[in-house]
Amino acid sequence: MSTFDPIEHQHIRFNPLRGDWVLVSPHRAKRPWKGQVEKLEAEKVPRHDPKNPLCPGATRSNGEVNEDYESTYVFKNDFPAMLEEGPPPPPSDDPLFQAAPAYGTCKVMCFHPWSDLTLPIMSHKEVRKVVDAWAELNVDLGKKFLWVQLFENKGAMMGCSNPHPHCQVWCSSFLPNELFVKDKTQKEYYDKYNKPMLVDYTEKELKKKERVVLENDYWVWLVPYWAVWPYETMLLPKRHVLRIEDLTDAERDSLAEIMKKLLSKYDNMFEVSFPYSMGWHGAPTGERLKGDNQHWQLHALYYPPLLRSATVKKFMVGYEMLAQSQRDLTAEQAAEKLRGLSEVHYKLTEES
Ligand code: H2U
Repeated sequence: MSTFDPIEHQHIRFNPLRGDWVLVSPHRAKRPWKGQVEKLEAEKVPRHDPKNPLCPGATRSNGEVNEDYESTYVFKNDFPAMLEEGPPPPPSDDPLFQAAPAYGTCKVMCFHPWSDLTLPIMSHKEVRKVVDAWAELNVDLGKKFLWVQLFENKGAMMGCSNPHPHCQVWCSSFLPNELFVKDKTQKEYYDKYNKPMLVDYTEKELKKKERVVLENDYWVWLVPYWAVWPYETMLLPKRHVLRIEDLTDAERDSLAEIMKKLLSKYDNMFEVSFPYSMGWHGAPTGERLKGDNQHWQLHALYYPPLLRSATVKKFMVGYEMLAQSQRDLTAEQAAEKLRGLSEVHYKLTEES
């Protein structure tokens, strides 16, 4: 039998954060594609559309009028998935029919007054304002809620309903599943090795370099060893940071810089506005603000669906739904591909 080559031979890789495995089948990347091809989104978005409910001065579905905002702008989602009040479900002692109260609030944050911009083509100063607004939201909403989920759905392919640059914030009285698991796995790692898992992981990845796409003084952007989505990446600070609001001024500037670069690389891959879902994970808030959260490390996750071209995406169906996540190209191949792309956005010149 030949010796193991991760680019040729199938294997499963462990995700220590989720405590599960991903099947890696690199030999499959060669297969021809006869399946669904996505429609390219119209790239021409008007800078201002008074009918777009996310634009400055526009009237939203509930009749409220947006401020004539000039920077970031936050408003309460008019169609929130969670409300702050409501009757609790009745208690049940049947283990098969369990329900629990769920309270929360949902907000929308516009990144910029112009609809035809995205983060990589906004200026460094403007992206820095987004970072500060994220931190403020985490502080304000974290006073009340156990979990504050900041996330951006970008592109219609990811279910984004509006081309205006924006993200959402969903806050809850409970720890959502992903975080419940990550809280547990990181705590177990910390108790066993006396070091936060992701601090340890970042140090090791910085030595190996195989999966690092970009780094600067304070941040590293890499394709995690256990990545599931083709060009999934993870953004981590180089020091131990619990929450986004704990970032220093220099770290926030440096975050804006690396975000612009990597998001430019993403867009440069197929010369389209690269769709993705991204979000921040850090130590829980609310009643956990006072607790011991040393096992947590702040990080952002980027999950883009595109695989072969601007029109062929990865489907998480069949085996993935019924058995386990699977990917074709390896995390190292994805990192190499991303490293090779320009950090300057295809729509911008070097000087702008
Ligand atoms: P997405 O594009 O990621 O779906 O985010 C847009 C959000 O904006 C969505 O959650 C909200 C939607 O509920 N929204 C309002 O709150 N008011 C509106 O008038 C339109 C959209």
